[in-house]
Amino acid sequence: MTSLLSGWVRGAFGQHFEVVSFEDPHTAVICVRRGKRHDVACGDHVRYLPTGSGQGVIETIDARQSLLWRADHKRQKLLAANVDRVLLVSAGEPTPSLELISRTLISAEAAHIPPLLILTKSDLQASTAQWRPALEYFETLGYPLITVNMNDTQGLREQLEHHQSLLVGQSGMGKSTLLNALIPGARAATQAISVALDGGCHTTTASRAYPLTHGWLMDSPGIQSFGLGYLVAQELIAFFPEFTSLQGQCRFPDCQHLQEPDCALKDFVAGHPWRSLRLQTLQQLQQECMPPLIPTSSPNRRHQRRHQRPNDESTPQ
Ligand SMILES: Nc1nc2c(ncn2[C@@H]2O[C@H](COP(=O)(O)OP(=O)(O)OP(=O)(O)O)[C@@H](O)[C@H]2O)c(=O)[nH]1
Ligand SMILES: [Mg+2]
Ligand SMILES: [Zn+2]
Repeated sequence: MTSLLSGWVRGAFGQHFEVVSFEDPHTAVICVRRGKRHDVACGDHVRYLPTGSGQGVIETIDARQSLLWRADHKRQKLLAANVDRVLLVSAGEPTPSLELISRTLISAEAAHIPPLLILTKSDLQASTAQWRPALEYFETLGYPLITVNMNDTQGLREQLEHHQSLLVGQSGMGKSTLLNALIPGARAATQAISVALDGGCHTTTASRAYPLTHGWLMDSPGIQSFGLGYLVAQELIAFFPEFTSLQGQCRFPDCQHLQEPDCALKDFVAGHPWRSLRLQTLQQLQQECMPPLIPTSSPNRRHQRRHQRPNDESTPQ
């Protein structure tokens, strides 16, 4: 009887996973998940059963250090497992979305993964100058900001070793270009796996990790939406550092910060475009997120969030 092997998921291509053996790191096997469950993420440590000719079946998933995921009422998507840093990539073009930045930052914080803001395409001076103030606003909230472009990645390169980082962001922002600049062999590896899967996958739909001297860097498909339906509505404000100190200062204790009079948050954002957009995101998320399962009484909610875990059986995107 063939026994289970241990390995890690280096690539996730739809329902196929490229698993690298821990015993023999030069061996990669293309696996499917036992029972067609949608619960494997790129970066997972797994036990798998080789089935011959470079293929196998993932039988179990080890406990994770971290999991980044998104979910709306219809579907969920596991983005990356065992990442210890989120590199949130944006640029002046194509048109960046402040709301997607906020949502991605929240997902990283909910997963206890420190996020870094990466402003790339800095050679495109006009669009960069337009977009930079928005990112500098986030920087004032405590999120580090690193500026790069495809020909100057030094500031980011210094951050990578000894980390397991994920490149994430909207499509076309320059994630894969950064990956290729930082890890020159990455392009060849990406093409090789496309061929191995019979051309049935494209880099834009796959997540894959590439080795550093110590650690790895993972590329991921561009995101268009970022559902956070697993968070608790009443606790969302903890993810908005600029609003947290205003809690309890509205006239009504149960203020939703919508139409109520004497709302401390609405007073705070008046006349400030970035703050106003952030309040819009908070209001939007309040509509999407769950009511609390238990009363919110924690004095330090930012570090004591309660939220759901992914459901193994639900439909992925
Ligand atoms: N001028 C300039 N163009 C860049 C830079 N980085 C990337 N680009 C261009 O931006 C486009 C998109 O780059 P990608 O690296 O494919 O973007 P991506 O974020 O990986 O996109 P998805 O895979 O769709 O999520 C390409 O045409 C790149 O050549 C840069 O630093 N400067
Ligand atoms: Mg890409
Ligand atoms: Zn209010």
